Amino acid sequence: HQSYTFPGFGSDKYPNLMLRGAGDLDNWHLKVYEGRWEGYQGMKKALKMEPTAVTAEVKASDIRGRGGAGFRTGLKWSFMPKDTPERKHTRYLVCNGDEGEPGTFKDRAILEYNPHQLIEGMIIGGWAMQCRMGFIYLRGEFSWLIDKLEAAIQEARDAGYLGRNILGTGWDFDILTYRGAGAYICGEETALLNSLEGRRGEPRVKPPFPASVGAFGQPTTVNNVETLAAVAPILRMGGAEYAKLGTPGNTGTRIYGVSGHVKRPGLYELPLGLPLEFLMNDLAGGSSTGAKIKAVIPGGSSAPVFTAKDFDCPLDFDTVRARGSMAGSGGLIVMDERTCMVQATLRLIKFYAHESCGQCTPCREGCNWMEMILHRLEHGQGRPDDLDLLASLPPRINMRTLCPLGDAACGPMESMLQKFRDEFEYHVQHKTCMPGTRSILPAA
Ligand code: L3W
Ligand code: SF4
Repeated sequence: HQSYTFPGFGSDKYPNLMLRGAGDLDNWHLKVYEGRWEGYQGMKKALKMEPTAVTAEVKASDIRGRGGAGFRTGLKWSFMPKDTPERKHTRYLVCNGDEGEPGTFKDRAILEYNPHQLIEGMIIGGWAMQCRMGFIYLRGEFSWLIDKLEAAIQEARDAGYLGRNILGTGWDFDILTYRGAGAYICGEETALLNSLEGRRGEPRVKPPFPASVGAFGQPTTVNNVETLAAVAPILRMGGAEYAKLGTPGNTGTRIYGVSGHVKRPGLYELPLGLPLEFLMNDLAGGSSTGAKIKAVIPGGSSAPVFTAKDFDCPLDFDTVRARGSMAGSGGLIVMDERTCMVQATLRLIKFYAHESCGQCTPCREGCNWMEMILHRLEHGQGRPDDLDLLASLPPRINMRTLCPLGDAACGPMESMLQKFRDEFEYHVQHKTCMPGTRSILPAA
């Protein structure tokens, strides 16, 4: 789990708000967080404010969710119902730490090296929405960090930051951790809530959104780890100041994970809106193989692929979308020109076919069909009409399912087929990879 690097990139120009101290095995302690990183100053400020004013501060920061959808966090918080004389709500805040998106490995760094920043963000969010309890839902494979995270939560309890009557406010709030059992779909917020309740991890129909009917039937906000960790610096520095980082409408910094054929794969925290090629070439060192970079998936495996003409794309939610892809969870998957795109597509689709929960026929059957066709293309058994058959599947899946997993499988597949059709055709005609490309994985 420590095979990725922290290049320590951070300066006045590009401040690190979240990766501070990452890589330092003692950084998780409360005394380090408070002594070195102005820890819990944001919380202390927030607890002196009206809860609605805290949400207003997060709105002023204009931060957008870092889990994938880029939904505005302040707006999401404001959806939580207020108490009325007729009805008092039990509200929950749930942190989505089920980081399972291929190419995405940022949340684990916060959880492992900076857990107090997440805890502080959750206390601030809990106060703003007047929640009774916070849950951190962790992907099951994060077993190596759970003890440290639990110890950090206990440190916060011992300091009076969690528990009853927090810092004399009369408000009670605590955080519980919960481990998933290895299903990607439990990163989808309603499947996560089912799993948290001890049910099968299957997405629910939305609406109702979790803000109305969430955990245990109560109003719930689900936020990604990185989003909640960003709330602490937002309160400390003020929403307006935070909004100066990045670009209007795409504010703040985010942690990009860069993997694949680059010299320095790792995590890089940068303001939104810097060009993809700056991150890939200047920071991550460019191609590690000497071969040119052919393609980059810019936002976790669910995003359509970019080719060289889009490497100048500013990495913000809106521009990446306008160019036909998704900034998603900030994971860049870099492929050099020798990568066989048929095999790369098969590898992606195998993942989605395996992880489909099976509730919706278009996703369950469609992902399996895509995998079957790609499998025969890759293994020299492609048929002349296979490419048209493959292209005919996404319109039958997109927007016809309960959750975004079906669409997430179609986006990269369609873009691979459109942009690298020559490689797919070569596989049909010659039963092998196009010259100059090679399969990078063992035959499955
Ligand atoms: C109340 C309304 N709440 C929207 C809330 C909603 C949710 C958030 C965004 O998908 C994407 C997906 C993956 N009243 C509301 C409302 N909300 N309208 O806003 O909702 P939505 O539906 O736009 O997105 P989502 O279901 O959260 C997430 C992509 O992320 N993705 C996935 C990454 C997975 C990980 C991981 O490792 N676990 O990061 C990557 O790009 O494809 O498009 O909270 O309740 N009217
Ligand atoms: Fe399950 Fe796929 Fe339907 Fe999502 S789209 S609910 S993963 S079958």
